[in-house]
Amino acid sequence: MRELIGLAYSPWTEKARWALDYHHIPYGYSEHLIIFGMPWLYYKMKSFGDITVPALICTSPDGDERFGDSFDIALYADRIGNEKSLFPSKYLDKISHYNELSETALDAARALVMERMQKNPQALMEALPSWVPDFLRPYLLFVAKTGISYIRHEFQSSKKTIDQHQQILRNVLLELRNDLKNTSSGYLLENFSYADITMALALHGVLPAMHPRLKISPAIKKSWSTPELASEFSDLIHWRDNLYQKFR
Ligand SMILES: N[C@@H](CCC(=O)N[C@@H](CS)C(=O)NCC(=O)O)C(=O)O
Repeated sequence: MRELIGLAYSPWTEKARWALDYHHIPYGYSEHLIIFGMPWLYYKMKSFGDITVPALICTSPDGDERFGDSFDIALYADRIGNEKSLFPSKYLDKISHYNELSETALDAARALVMERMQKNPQALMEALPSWVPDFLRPYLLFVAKTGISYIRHEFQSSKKTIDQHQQILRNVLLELRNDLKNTSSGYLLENFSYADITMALALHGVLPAMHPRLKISPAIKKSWSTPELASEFSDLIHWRDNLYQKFR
């Protein structure tokens, strides 16, 4: 049995789901609750400390396996899946490099998103768990704000300015554009691989993709969007949308 715990709007969760779905690996999905869901996550992962989502828990009579990072979940999916590999062994270092680049972009994007959400009551209301009734939401803005402060603190988002975060995101996109120019396949490597998945999700902080798996409400989508970068990098958005059409 497999259980994936994640955040439905989150690019990190989407990376893991894309790899699992690509290999047709069945799993149950549970939505994580920021802060309040941590005791459950610790319990499920049988570990304390720096645990983030997505997290995959695989239980079987032969022994349990637990993965607390999208990259490890994707490697696991590739290990047990039967589709063409997303991690050809000769490209493992390159794929790890692209994953780090994607993490750099998404870390910067997260700082931008938290800043925008904090100033947008509608986004704060949408960020509350789905079971909170509409009439209660305006009274619970402080809960959503606490969640934002918690994430900013956890990921040390305030160590850089907003302009610096935006520049970091932009630099990653320039590198992606340059690398794509130097390949003839249309993919970052010879064929479609996890390098494309992880870099496609780096664009989540520019303009989130449209896909039924990505449940992202309007004001939160707006918080994840950086219109200046979306127009500067429309070629990359187009590349990402093509990948979604072909492989998602
Ligand atoms: N390197 C990790 C990063 C995951 C990550 O940053 N997750 C954040 C999403 S905002 C998270 O779990 N935040 C909620 C929390 O820490 O409680 C991965 O790729 O899985």
